Amino acid sequence: MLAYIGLGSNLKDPKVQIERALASLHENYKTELITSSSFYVSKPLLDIPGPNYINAVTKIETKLSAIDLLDLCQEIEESQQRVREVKWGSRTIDLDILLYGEQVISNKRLSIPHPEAINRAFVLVPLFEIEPTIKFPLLGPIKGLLDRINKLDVNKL
Ligand code: ROI
Repeated sequence: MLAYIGLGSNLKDPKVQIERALASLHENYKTELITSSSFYVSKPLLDIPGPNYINAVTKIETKLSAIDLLDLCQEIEESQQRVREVKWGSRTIDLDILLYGEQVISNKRLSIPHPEAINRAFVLVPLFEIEPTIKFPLLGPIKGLLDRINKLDVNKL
């Protein structure tokens, strides 16, 4: 299955955190990294105080089910000592499954496509870089989604 994962970090050397998480995904024997976007810098969403974020998106080929992929992402977050003091707070690393093939999934643990992805330039801009013709299930081509949002606040590192 092809899947796309969004990565974000704004603590403890964000670039290193994202590189480490990408390496961990690749180390999983059921998962292979196909392409990763450039790294992008942005301010915390909603101007919540905190250091700037670095974000990237990676395309993977995986034999894991969606829920097993979520478990893997959460294991990686834990192994990098993610701290989550408050909702929307700073974090060492965040991995979100954006898309899992063309599947639509909605249960207690998972919502795919990721419901916030389509509103976030720090997700859509790097995804567009690596997959400019991708279509979101139910929502259509990424180009149309990108045109609705402000991209000014996301810059290549
Ligand atoms: N803001 C930016 N710029 N990048 C993120 O990855 C990010 N992640 C979050 C919140 C706190 C919503 N803000 C973010 O989870």
